Amino acid sequence: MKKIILSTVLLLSASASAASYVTSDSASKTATIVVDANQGAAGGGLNFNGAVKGAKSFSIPAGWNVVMKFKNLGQLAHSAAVVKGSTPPASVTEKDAAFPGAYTKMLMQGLGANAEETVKFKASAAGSYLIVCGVPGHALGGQYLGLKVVPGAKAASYQ
Ligand SMILES: [Cu+2]
Repeated sequence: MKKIILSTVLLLSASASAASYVTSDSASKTATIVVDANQGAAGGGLNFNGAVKGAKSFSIPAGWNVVMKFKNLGQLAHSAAVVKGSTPPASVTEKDAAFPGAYTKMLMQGLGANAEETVKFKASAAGSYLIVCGVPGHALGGQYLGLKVVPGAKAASYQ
């Protein structure tokens, strides 16, 4: 009996943490997404939300507002920017952002341990994008998530 209860608790906490990476507010057409850099050791720390090489992806309804909550859980500096396409770029500057404002400050230097920044942008054009770390070498090292902007979608998701 104890074992059954314990595994139920573990399942509940696992699904709760997955759901917490994205919330949708259809009334205000706003998706709030969480992008935690260096969550655990995957990719030698070059990960977002514990995922490497686009293994996880956000889906955002086209035309919605996005609130991207970035936090650096590691010791190395990290950053985040939304860029167009499905292949991580060798280098990233503010000019490469797919949408106005879709990047954290000090994109190439990165933000230090425990730094947090919330940025807002509008997912104004449908297509395939990546959320990449702008610190040189990090995106090519696997530190990126997928982000799809989908026409007609009713809610944002993360999987
Ligand atoms: Cu990084």
